[in-house]
Amino acid sequence: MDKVVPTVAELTQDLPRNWGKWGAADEVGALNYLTPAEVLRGMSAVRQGKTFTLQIPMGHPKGDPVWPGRNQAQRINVMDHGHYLCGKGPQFPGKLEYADDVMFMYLQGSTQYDALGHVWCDDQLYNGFDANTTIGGMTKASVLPLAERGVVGRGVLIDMARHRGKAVLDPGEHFSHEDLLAAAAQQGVTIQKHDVLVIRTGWIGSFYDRDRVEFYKNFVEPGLTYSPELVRWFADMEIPNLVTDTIANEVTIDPVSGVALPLHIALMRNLGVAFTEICQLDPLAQDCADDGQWSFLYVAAPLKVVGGSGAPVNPVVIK
Ligand code: UVW
Repeated sequence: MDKVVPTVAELTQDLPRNWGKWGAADEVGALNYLTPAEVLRGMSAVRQGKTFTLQIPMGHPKGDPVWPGRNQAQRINVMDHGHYLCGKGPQFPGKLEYADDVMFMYLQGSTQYDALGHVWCDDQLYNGFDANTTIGGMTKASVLPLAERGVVGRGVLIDMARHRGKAVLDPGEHFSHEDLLAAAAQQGVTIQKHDVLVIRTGWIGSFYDRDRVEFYKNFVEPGLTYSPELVRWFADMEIPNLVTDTIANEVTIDPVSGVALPLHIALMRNLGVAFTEICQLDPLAQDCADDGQWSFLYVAAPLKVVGGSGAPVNPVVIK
């Protein structure tokens, strides 16, 4: 007999929620943990002045990794020197010439922040907002409040691929919060309360060397896997932001329940944890392995897209 898959609401119903914790109107969730004191704690992790940016290129010649069904970003020149060569470029006093381009893309089609209302179940978004508020553009828990607030705090990188002695985790390979703690211990770093949790699997970096068909075949990403204990650990640690180098920040299908993307509900919708996805973490991870410094100042702000369910971002790490 086929296994009966519970709804994600049933799976997560007895677990902690932060709804109402920061008021009935709150739209930024666990980012509320990042107080001025947390900004200063992040700044105290800056020791060398090295900087890293975590966004993948938009419109890479080898393509961009996107969730199956989403199209890749398309950048189109609408003005360049060619227009001037054929006498069609706008003329200005002083003979200045210019280039222009437009981009058509999914807001989740590059490194991005998900709005807290990006996913829902039982007709309710984060903080209990009605799912009808998503219709025609999000009027509650969109990406705009996250963008207006910005994200600044202490970040810690956990390199799960390195911990398992691999360049990249396998499709569907999963790990728990206990695995994160074991990897942290091996790295000689402690995950502290209110840390921005950055997890490397090697998955996004591998996209550029992989055959497309192989990358998307039976698409199951590696990543964190759901358990009640893991959700309680995130709640107890008051993690404000989960950042990974995968498209969806978690193993695509929970191997125990069979539910798709349960952490989107348990962490993002229920606890208000901000999700940053599709990061390039390989250069940062190599540097951390070289110098032994796995904590840093993390700074990011998605674009201020009114009503957006997400928005691109280029996070900056300063060590
Ligand atoms: C989905 O919306 C399926 O995933 P993501 O959060 O990666 O955009």
